[in-house]
Amino acid sequence: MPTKEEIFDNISDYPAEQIAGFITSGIVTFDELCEFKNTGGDFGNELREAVKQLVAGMELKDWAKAEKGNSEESYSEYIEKYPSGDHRVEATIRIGKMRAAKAEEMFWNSLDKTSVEAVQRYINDYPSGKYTTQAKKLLKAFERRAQFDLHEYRNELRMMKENEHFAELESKVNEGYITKDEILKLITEDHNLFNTDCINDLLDHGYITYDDLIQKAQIREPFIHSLQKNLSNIDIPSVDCDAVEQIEKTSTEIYFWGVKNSGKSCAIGSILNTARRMGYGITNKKGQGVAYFDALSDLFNQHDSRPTSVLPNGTPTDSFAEMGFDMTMANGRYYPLTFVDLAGELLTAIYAEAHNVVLDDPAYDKAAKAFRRILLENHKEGNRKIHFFVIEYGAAGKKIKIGNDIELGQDALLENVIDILNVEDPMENPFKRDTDAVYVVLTKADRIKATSAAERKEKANAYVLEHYKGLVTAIRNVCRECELNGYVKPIAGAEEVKPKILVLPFSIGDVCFKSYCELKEEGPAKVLNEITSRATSEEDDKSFFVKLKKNFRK
Ligand SMILES: Nc1nc2c(ncn2[C@@H]2O[C@H](COP(=O)(O)OP(=O)(O)OP(=O)(O)O)[C@@H](O)[C@H]2O)c(=O)[nH]1
Ligand SMILES: [Mg+2]
Repeated sequence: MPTKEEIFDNISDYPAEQIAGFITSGIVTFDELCEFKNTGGDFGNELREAVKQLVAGMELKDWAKAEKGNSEESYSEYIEKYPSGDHRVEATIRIGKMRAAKAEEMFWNSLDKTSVEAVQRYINDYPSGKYTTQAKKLLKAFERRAQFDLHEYRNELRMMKENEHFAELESKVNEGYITKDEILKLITEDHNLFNTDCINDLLDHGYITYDDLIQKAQIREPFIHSLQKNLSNIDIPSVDCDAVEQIEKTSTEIYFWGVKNSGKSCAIGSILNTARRMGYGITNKKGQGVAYFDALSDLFNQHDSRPTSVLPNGTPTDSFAEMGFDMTMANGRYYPLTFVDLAGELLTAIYAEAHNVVLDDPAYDKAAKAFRRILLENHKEGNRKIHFFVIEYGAAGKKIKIGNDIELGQDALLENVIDILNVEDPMENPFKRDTDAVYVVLTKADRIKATSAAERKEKANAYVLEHYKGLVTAIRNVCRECELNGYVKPIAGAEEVKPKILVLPFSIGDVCFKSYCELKEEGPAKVLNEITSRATSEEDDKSFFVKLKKNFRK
């Protein structure tokens, strides 16, 4: 390549293409060639014009190349080659923008996006930056989060339909109200807040991992295995209430009254299973519900392929399952009993019938009629009864919808049952006629945070009195009126000894994801103990004194 001076001196020897090449390769500029002091008159007009055209064509090509590259390097190359090119300013601006964007990107990437101050600093520096909208959204989320109460939210979730949980959590995460860690916190603090479907959805969508469940939420191995095996519940044969005309067995009838989902079927299944585990004989089974109760009890067996039991589905409205049996103790004494599993929906049916609320589903009417037939009109003569009024712990805010306009709590529905059974005619009134004892059972008591059984009992009592005082009063009044639970009307002038209402905190054991359970016999055994202390046994029947003693026990 010639030097600049050689080009000046010999300009007329080079063809226009070569001169244009010298210019585009940066040896000399067009302006330098035009200066008279450099080339004299040898860079004449004609040559000058030809070179100019050629250089412009080349520059245009190089500019197109720079734009195609669209990078700091491609534009810098252009500027270097055409220091006074037509697109120099444009190229410089583009390089500037690219450098600024790079700096902004770096700033955004290194920003602590959990810090209000940092995100605000970005917005100040880049009021209309690439991430300003996102940053503003983050600030809004911070604001919402600051006002968000996870504890309150947990209660809201408890009142919500289970099948809406996952969508609800997902939207709360997307809107920035809660973080994935907080979902885990909710699971950690209550292993039964979400059911298996919701937990599986959370796993499938990457909100949580099995490791999180094991290490952080402290979910024990059998429950994890059950989840991984996707254990589902075993079908339980239902018993149509119309198949029952009258309780079949001469026995003490044991009723569990409670609203939907309050844990009645689980309680009965676990009690029967525990009776077997404790070696009690279960013989002479009778009644339409034998297959039902056998299946319900079997649910609580655990073996290798079912590391936990899987709890039953809700009892259908028009089911009425009864199983009579003799429960024989080690000493040979036996108790003829009939367990009855009722649907929580029956309480709705009874209320609707009593208050003339028309419900769409004919099952309600059918159930209410069966209830009247079996308990009032067609009762088994000579049978005794024990009533367990079931309240679900932690569901004080729970409302049950009856039709479109009515919403009632557990207490109102149970008080209604008591009202309906407490008929005027003493020969028709099951409380007066043939009831041996009434109890309040506080189910799901494993949720009570307590370090000892005594503390749990104390807390259970306090809970019932705080939330269900009206119900306890209603039960107490029935006990007074019908002389139940050992209550004796005081003789004139004597001080009254109030009827005792026993609150039994009850739990089937460890329950996880609302579905899996490891039975703990303690709760069921206590109920069995109450049953055997109150129900008539064959020996008791023969001894007037034993019976008398029993009635004054509580
Ligand atoms: N934590 C805990 N949860 C329980 C317990 N017992 C039952 N549950 C939960 O409550 C749900 C409902 O229990 P069920 O026994 O079917 O309730 P139910 O009163 O028979 O309900 P209906 O048949 O619909 O009237 C179960 O699936 C479990 O998720 C318990 O002791 N502890
Ligand atoms: Mg049930």
